[in-house]
Amino acid sequence: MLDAEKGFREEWYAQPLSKSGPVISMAVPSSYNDITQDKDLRDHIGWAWYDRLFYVPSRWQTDKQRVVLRLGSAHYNSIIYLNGHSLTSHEGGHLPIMADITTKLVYGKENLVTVAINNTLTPETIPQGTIVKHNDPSRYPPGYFAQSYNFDFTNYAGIHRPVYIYTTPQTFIDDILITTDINGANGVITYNVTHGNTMIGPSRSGEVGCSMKLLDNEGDHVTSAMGCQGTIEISNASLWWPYLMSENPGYMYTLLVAVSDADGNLDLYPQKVGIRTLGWNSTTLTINNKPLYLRGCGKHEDADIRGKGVDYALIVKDFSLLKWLGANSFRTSHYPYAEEIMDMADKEGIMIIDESPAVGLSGFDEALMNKHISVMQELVQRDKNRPSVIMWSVGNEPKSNEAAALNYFRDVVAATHTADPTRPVTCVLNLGLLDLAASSLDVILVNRYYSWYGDTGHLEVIKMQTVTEFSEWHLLHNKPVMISEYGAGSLPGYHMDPAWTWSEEYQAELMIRNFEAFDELRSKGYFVGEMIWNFADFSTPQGHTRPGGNRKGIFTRSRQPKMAAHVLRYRYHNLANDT
Ligand code: GCB
Repeated sequence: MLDAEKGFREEWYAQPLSKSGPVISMAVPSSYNDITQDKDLRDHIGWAWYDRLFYVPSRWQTDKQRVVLRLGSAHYNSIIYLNGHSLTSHEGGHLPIMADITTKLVYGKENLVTVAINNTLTPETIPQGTIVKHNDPSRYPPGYFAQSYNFDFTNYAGIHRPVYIYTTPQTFIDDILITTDINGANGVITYNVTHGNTMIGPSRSGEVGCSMKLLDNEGDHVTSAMGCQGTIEISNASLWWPYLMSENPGYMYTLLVAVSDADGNLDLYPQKVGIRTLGWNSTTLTINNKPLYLRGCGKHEDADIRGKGVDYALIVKDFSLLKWLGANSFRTSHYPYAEEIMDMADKEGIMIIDESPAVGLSGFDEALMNKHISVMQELVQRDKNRPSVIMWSVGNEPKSNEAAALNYFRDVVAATHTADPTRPVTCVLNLGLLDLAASSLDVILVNRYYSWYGDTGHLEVIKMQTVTEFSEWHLLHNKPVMISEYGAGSLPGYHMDPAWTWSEEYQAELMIRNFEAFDELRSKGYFVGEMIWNFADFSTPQGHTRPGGNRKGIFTRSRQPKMAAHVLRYRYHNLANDT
């Protein structure tokens, strides 16, 4: 039987892990699951231990630098130790973990960071899972258990994003909040800079000053301002536009924020700013006062070998493919994506529906709600300044026909609006018109798999069923609606004509039948977008409905196009020319 607490009992964090037992090399960032030949590591449930020795220069201490440790994310539950002492802990993958380590470091010497990570999902975690225990000793070994969860993608685990140590002066920029607006041809940037200081003794914040320099996208000076809060108006501003909506999509200024104190500390941060406005009413989404139609896809952070680990080459490849398709958007299904991906979206003008890790939630009690609200606040805190983020999604396919869902989603959505009043809030639904979350949302997103999960093989019913259902959603709630998932699995190279399930023909024809429905819905004036499921094939747990993973990708897992990708490319470029 696995002794889950052994590492804590034996204080493995007190010295390098290699002194407590055998260790293996592990890549960071990466999931640990698919890196080795070890099945037990691939399927491991419970604690995994990482450590690393690192040097910090003594000049950081002489220069009185503040030092911060930052992990882009670790999945799911992590406890971090520094030099044998507990430093911080974090619940939930996909969002950053930070700790001030200034006073805990040994300068000019080696330091030890240890991270214990547990990937167990339970009804109390977000996302949820269940540990299934098998107690029949004639059929299972003693203590045997398995993990199951309410979603189909592999619950990859490990340190998924880069780990950095960085320094700031003692007086430092703590946070920057940017909002933007348009005033005729002018752009308006409102900023609020908060700062902190690590100096011992009475607060010196009275002596701290802020100054701003605004640079254009070539680094040329546009204007300057003083003060930690303020508004800057730029005449004839270049706006942030989505890909294919302007000659120069993804235009960003740089707000060079400087915070300084009377002791000569100076902290500088180049904050990217895309000037754009968002609007929404009962039928329409707008950007810079122009109606939006989202042409996109659901994605995953998923790749061969590295699982959910950040991979720079893959990020560039995926954006290159999105642009090749003529897509203008994607949803970060079903969790917040790496900041490196979000940076690319800002820069390339690809709009994001920014989704929380609350996939397939059920059992809506207060404890879960409070956790869910905290996750939304963390997500807004991380991504609030990103022009690419045009909508928050509080979750995907909750079991929101449970009675408690009504108040639960009302409160989670309201808390998200409080954290950010500038963007619409949605939740991706799939249960049908009796869904209790829908009434709280600004935009209704629905996943629908006509002729795949229902009426399998009957492509001829797609148009009727899709038009009927999405018209009903609008009629019932008087809100903009869009389809956030539709699609079919296909095995690349498997051809059947007339179309047959799993063939490339079936996937392509299913899409074309959907397009006919979408065009009819668009003509009604409230249908605001379509997203294919999925951008690429992705890993799932083993199962009899998923041949080598989820095969609904229009690209293979190694990012080669199936027939479906060419069909979608033709449509998206035509749509782009149309709007
Ligand atoms: C869905 C889920 C998505 C699945 C997809 C499928 O509705 O939102 O996570 O991968 O269906 O392929 O079954």
